[in-house]
Order: sequence, then structure tokens, then C-alpha cells
Amino acid sequence: MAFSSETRHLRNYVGGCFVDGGRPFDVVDPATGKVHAIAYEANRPIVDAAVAAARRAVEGEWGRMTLARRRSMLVAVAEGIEKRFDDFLAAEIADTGKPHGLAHHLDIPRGAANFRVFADVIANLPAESFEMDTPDGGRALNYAVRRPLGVVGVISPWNLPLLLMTWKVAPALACGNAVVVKPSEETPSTTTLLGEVMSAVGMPDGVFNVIHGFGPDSAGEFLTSHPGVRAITFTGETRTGAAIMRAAAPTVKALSFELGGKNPAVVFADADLNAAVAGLSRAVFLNTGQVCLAPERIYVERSVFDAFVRGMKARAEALKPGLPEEAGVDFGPLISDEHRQKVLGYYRMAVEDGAQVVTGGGIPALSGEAAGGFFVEPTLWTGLAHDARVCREEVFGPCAAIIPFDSEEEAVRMANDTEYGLAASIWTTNLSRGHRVAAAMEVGICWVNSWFLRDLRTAFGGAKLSGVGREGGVHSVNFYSEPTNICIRL
Ligand code: NAD
Ligand code: 6OD
Repeated sequence: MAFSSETRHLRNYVGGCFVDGGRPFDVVDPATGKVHAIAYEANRPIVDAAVAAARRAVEGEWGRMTLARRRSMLVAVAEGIEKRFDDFLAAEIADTGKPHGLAHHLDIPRGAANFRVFADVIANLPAESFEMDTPDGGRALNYAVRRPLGVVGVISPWNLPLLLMTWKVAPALACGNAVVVKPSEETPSTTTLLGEVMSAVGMPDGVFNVIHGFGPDSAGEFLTSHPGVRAITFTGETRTGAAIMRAAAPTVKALSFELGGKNPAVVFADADLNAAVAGLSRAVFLNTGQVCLAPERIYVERSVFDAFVRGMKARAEALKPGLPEEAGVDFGPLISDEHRQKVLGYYRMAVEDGAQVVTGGGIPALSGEAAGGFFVEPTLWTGLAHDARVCREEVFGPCAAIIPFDSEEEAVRMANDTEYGLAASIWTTNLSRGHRVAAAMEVGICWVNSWFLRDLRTAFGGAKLSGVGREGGVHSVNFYSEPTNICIRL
């Protein structure tokens, strides 16, 4: 499957082969609104076949492979992505409409990096052992060995499709599991391409399987309720996480969830204001605000409030929307018309709730092919009460409410006053304050004077409604494998 302008057919990948069957559905390019591919929704027999193939892989050659060989397979996958960099780039851009430069610098390199990092992590694990006295005066030695869970179901969202899917697949494979992956129905292309890479590098059949389709009463639910699947790792909306928990409960699967957020940023008067404006305008508008870590609430100390708002407005108005390959374009569409209606609904709601619109609030006037795309304007509000609906609910669009504060205590209280707890960022030149306020944030990740700066060995995940568990480095290994304690009487 080389990516060209003709409509592509994205089939399910089961047991090392692309298989026929399943109901066709359209995949739309959000930058133009045109169908660019047809994917095939996996029915129950296709999902059953994928799970059975994965089980055979775990029990077969893959399960018996040495660690050194397994690691070299992961590195080969990373190289395989890099070898087909342009195909991955074209596929990701066609599914998401995101600017070429963004996919080039973030999405595709991280897809490869995820495999390289976990090939290293798995080779450098600390081992624990405890020596003990026995009741009869002897000694015994306990140590733990790790075993894979077996078949792991991976369900991924549409905002950073390759990055977020491989962030789960790489550690699952590093630990010796086999996976059945259901990418978002909106963005199935790069996961399908990864199937081709798996075949090309000689990954044993069944280690990596792809099923396309939707959630309820479709491939997603067939996978999450499947008795042959031992664990589900999921990234997406909190509501979907709750549905998956219910589906997985009867077979008591292990669950790792990275869910929604309503992330705060706090800007103190002692911050480097230019750096704060540059950092937070990137954070609010990158990927058209469709990043789970993006701040949608920005608390700014009153004495620098007006200057901060002016700076953010200028940055927002300098963004150029348009087609991914157009020169100078740094702002893409939302993923779908449905999502655009949701975001525009929040834009209206903000005004109903008393917002002053600093900039944006509507749809940009675009011509040519982009006129059919699902664009909205980058939008900033002031004048909203801290408990307004757009300050409490995740919009997942390019927008933020900017709210003044008068004391550190007030800022911390407002930042934590949410049912979510994914990420926060603090902007200050006072080191003690940076540390103190970061430690007080009820979130999984807090950046000081930065945002989305990632070391893949660190714990990643959400507090409160933003997730269950942590992944990253050894935290991923702890989820994708389980220890067997061996106690030897000496
Ligand atoms: P979503 O929950 O609608 O869909 C995610 C995936 O779940 C898709 O593959 C979808 O088909 C599948 N799905 C939906 N219903 C299902 C069901 N009942 N059973 C099984 N599978 C089902 O999320 P989305 O709209 O694709 O992504 C946006 C959301 O993801 C936002 O809320 C965002 O905050 C969140 N997100 C979180 C993180 C994080 O790291 N915490 C990262 C990215 C996105
Ligand atoms: O960087 C990552 O590993 C990660 N999971 C990022 C999530 C971004 C959310 O949209």
C-alpha cells in the first residue's frame, strides 16, 4: 500500500495477512471533507480469528524467542517505519489533515522512537530479590521473574494515531505479548501500514493484528469483551473508558486507561512572559487543540493578565489554517464535522455564559479544497467564571479560557477544582514556587516552564477521571507483564 491520491482499501490484518471481509466504511480527509479510503469493519468472526492468531503467536515462536531476538525485532520495526517514513507521513496526514510539519516532526518520529525506547527499557530492568530466614532456622531466597500477560487488546484514538498506538504496542511486544489493535475508525491508515511493516521485517504471524471498526456493538466491544484477551490498554474519552470497564468486567481483564483532561496552566507574575506566551500558545493550539495534555484553562496573576492576553491573541491570530502541504500552514482542521459541531457548541456556550471573545469563535473563511474541511478558528476567552461549563468540560479544540488570580493559594485551588487530573503546567522563575505548586497539582504530569516535553522512561497517566494506572519505562513493563515470585529454600 503506497500512499497516492487514489482511494485506498484498508483491510483487517490477522495472523500476518490482510484478510477479506467486513462491512466497508468511509475514511474522510478532514482537511477537505472528501473520502480518501475505505476501511472494512471487523465482524465477530474476524475479531475471534485475530485473538486466536495472537494466542497462537504467544504459545509459538514469539513466546519462545530470546529477549535479544525480540529486542532486535522491535528495532527492526522502528527501522521499518523510518524506511517508509513518507508513506506513514502521507497516511497520517490523509486521515487527520494535520500540517505536514507537525506530522513530520512529532507523529512519525515518535512512532519509531516508541519501539526503540522499549527495546532498551526491557533490557535494563532492575530485578528484585529478598533473602529470608525460614521457621526452622534455615534460609530461603525469593526472586521474581516476569511473564507476559498473553493477548493484549489495544484501543487507540484519532488525535495522534501512530504515536498513541505504538506507545502501547511497543511495550506490549517488548514484554512478549501479542496484540490485537483497534485504531480509531477515523484514523485507520497508519495502523494498517504498520501491519505491512510487521510482515516486511519478519515479525512472526499473529504477534500484531489489526481490526478496524467502531466501539459499541462493533470491533471495539467484541475485543473488550473477548474471553481470550487478558488485558485492555486504551486511550480515549473518559466515558468510553467507563464502557470498556463494564465490557471487560465479566472476564476480569487488566486495564490501563489514558483518558480525557481539563488541564490547567498557571502563569505567575514572575514568569518570563514571552516564554509563557510562546509555550502556552503552542500548548493550546498544537494539533488544533486535539491533544489530551492541552491546557484549556489558563490562570494568570492579575498584574500580568492584560499583557499575557495581548500576547496570546497576537499568537492566535498569526496562525495560518489551510491544507497540510500548503506553504506556511501551521493550523489544521478538527477531525470530523461531528467534532466541529461539538466544538462550535462550546464556542456558543462560552458566549452564553458571559465570555468576552478575545479572538476567534467561529469558522475561518477558506477557499479551494480547504473550504470543505472541518476548520474552526483558534479561540480565547476572558470574563468567564471559573465554574462556567467551558471551564469544566473537555472541549478538545483550539481554545482556552484565561482567568485572573490574586494569590498562589487561589491559583492552586482553581487549578485542582476539576474532576479530571491529567496534566498541568506552571510558569514562574521562582524555583521554590515552581516546585511547590507543581507538587500541589492533582495530576499525573506537571511541567514547569514547558509543556509536552517527554522522556519516555517517566510515568505517564492521569489522576481522578483522567486515567487508570501509569505507563512509560518500567511502569509500562509493570502493566504488560506480571511477576511470578520464586521462593527457593537454600
Ligand atoms: P473515543 O473514546 O471516542 O475513542 C477512542 C477509541 O475507542 C476509538 O478507537 C473508538 O472506536 C473506541 N471506542 C469507542 N467506544 C468504544 C466502546 N464502547 N468499546 C470499545 N472501544 C470503543 O476517543 P477519541 O474521540 O478517539 O479521542 C479523543 C479523546 O481521547 C479525548 O477525550 C482525549 O482527551 C482523549 N485522549 C487521552 C489521552 C491521554 O493520554 N490521556 C491521549 C489522547 C486522547
Ligand atoms: O507522549 C505520550 O506518550 C503521550 N501518551 C501523549 C499523549 C497525548 C495526548 O493527546
